[in-house]
Amino acid sequence: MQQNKQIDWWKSATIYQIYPKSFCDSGAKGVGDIQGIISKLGYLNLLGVEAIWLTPIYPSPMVDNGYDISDYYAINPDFGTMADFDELLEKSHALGIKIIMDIVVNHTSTQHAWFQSAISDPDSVYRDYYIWKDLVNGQEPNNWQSKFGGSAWELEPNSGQYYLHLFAKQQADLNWENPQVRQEVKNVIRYWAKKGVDGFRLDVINLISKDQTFSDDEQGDGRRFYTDGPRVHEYLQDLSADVFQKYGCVTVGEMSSTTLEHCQRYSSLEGKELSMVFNFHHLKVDYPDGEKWALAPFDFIALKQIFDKWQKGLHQKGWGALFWCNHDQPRIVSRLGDDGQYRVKSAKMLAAALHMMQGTPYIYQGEEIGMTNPGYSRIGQYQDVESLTMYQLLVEQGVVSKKEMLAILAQKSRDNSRTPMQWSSEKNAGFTQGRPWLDVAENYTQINANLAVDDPDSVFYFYQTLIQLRKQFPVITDGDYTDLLPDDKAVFAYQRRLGDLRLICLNNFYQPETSVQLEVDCDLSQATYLLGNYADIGSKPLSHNIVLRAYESRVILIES
Ligand code: TEU
Repeated sequence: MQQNKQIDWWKSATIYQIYPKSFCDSGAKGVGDIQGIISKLGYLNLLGVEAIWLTPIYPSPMVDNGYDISDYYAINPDFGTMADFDELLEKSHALGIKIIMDIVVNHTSTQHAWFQSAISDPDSVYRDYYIWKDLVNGQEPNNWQSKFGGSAWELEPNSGQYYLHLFAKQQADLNWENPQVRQEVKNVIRYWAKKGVDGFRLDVINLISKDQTFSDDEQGDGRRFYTDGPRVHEYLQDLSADVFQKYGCVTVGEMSSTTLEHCQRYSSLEGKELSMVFNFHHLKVDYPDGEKWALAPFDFIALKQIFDKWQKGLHQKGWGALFWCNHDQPRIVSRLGDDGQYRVKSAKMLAAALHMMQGTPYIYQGEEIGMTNPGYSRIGQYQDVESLTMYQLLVEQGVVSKKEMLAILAQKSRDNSRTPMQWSSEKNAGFTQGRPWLDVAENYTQINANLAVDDPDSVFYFYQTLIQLRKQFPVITDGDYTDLLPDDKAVFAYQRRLGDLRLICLNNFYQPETSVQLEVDCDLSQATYLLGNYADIGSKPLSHNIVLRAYESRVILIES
C-alpha cells in the first residue's frame, strides 16, 4: 500500500455504497458479482464519487447476506474470484476511485473454521474465541435479546453450554477479551491493506467489548452491557496504532445505539481510533417510542434537533458520516419524501438537506436515481433474516396480524433497500439475465439509471453537482452549523459559516407551499444561488421572506 496519501482526502469526498448481491450480475445467476461492479465503474466515475464501500464479499453461508463470514481471506465464489477482486481494485484505482472493505469482527459465521473447531474439540484453542456460558437454573445465562429477535444465547448440544449471538444464531460473537482474537483481527486487516485496499467499514464495532459480569438487564434488552462497552476505546486504539495508521487507511465505524460523547472519542481528530462514525439516531425519528416494528409519521422537529446536536457536537472534535440510506434502511424518498408525484423533487431536496452538512456523505446504490421501496405485498417476497424472524415472532405472539405485519414490512423491512439496482427498462431492470434473487421493484421502467443519465434534470445529476460543490467550497467541509428555524414545522433551514462566507440551505420537507422569515444579520440581496430543485430559482430577487414550493430546496451563498 502506498504511503504519503493526501491527509484526510475523505473530508471532501463522497463515498458510494455497493451491496454486491443486488448491484449488477454479469451473467445469469440472479445475484450480482464483482465483474458486474467492474462494468459499472464508468457510471460511478460519471457520478463523481471518490470511493466505494463494498458490503462483505467473503465466503459466507449468506444467512445474513455476508455479515456471517466463514473465511476472512477469500472471495465468495458467488461474487467471483480473488483475480476478479484484484482487477476491481486495479481498475477502480486507475479511475481514482478508492475501495473500502466491510470488516465484520464482532462475530463470525458459525460455519467459520474457528467456530467449527470450538464445537468439535473441547480442548481447541478456538473455544475461547467465542463467548460460552453455562446454563443458569436450566436456562439461558441471562435475558439479553438478539437484535433480530429472541434470546441472544443458543445452546450448543455437544458441550451443553450456550454461546452468545447478538444477531442471528448463525453469527457467534467473538470474545475480544482473548488477545489471540485481537491478533487475528489485525492479521485480517493487514492482509487486505497490503493488497492495496484503501479503507475499512467496521460493522457494529462499538459492540465488541462486553461487560464481563454478563448480568441480567432489568431495564432493557441487554444493550447497555455491551454498547460502547468497557474496553472498546482501548481495543480501537490498539488496532489503529498497529494497523490503520501504519497503512494510512480510512476507517468508518458503524455505531449501534451510541452516544455523542463516545463518537467524539471514536472519531477524535488526533486519529487515534477511527476516521469517522455512522450513528443512527436521525433514522429512528419514525420509530414510535423507539419501536421499529410499528408505523408512525416521522417526527420532523426531532430530526432537526438530532442533526443540530451531532453537527455541533462533532464540529472540530470528530467526524461523522452523512447518510440517509444503506442496506439496512428503507429508501429515503419513500420514507421522508414522496415517492409518487414529487419523487424527483423530494429526492433532490433530501439530497441537498444532507449533503450541505458537515461530514462525509455516503450514497447508497440507487439513491442517486431516486429508487423507492418496492411495495411488496406477500411474505414470500421477503428474504431478509431479520424481517422473516420478526414476522414469525410478532405474528405468532399475536402482537400484530399478518396483514398488519405485511404493512409494517412494506415500510420497515431491510429488503426495501436490497431490491436489484434498476439499470434500464429491459427485463429485470437490466440487473441480470437470469432470475433475480429478490424481486425487482415494478417501477423500473420509469426509474432507472439509463433514463437518469439521459436526463440533465435527473436526480443523478443533482447528486453529481452536490459532489462537485463539496470539493469546490470549503465552507461545506469546514463551516460551523446553525439551525435557523428549529421550531418551523415544515422547513429545515440551516446556515454553515466559514470566515466571511455563509452558506444557507433551505428545505421544505412537505408538499404544501410555505413561507419563512429568515432571521439572518446580512443583506440577502447580495446572495447568490448555488443550487435548487426548481428550474426558476435564479430569477427572483432574494428577501428575508422566502416562499418554498412543494419539497423545494434552495442553497444560497452570501459573503458578509
Ligand atoms: O447492522 C447493525 C445493526 O444493528 C442494524 O442496522 C440492524 O440491521 C438493525 O438494527 C436491525 O433492526 C450491521 C449490518 O449493517 C447489518 O446488515 C448486519 O445484519 C448486522 O450488522 C450484523 O452483522
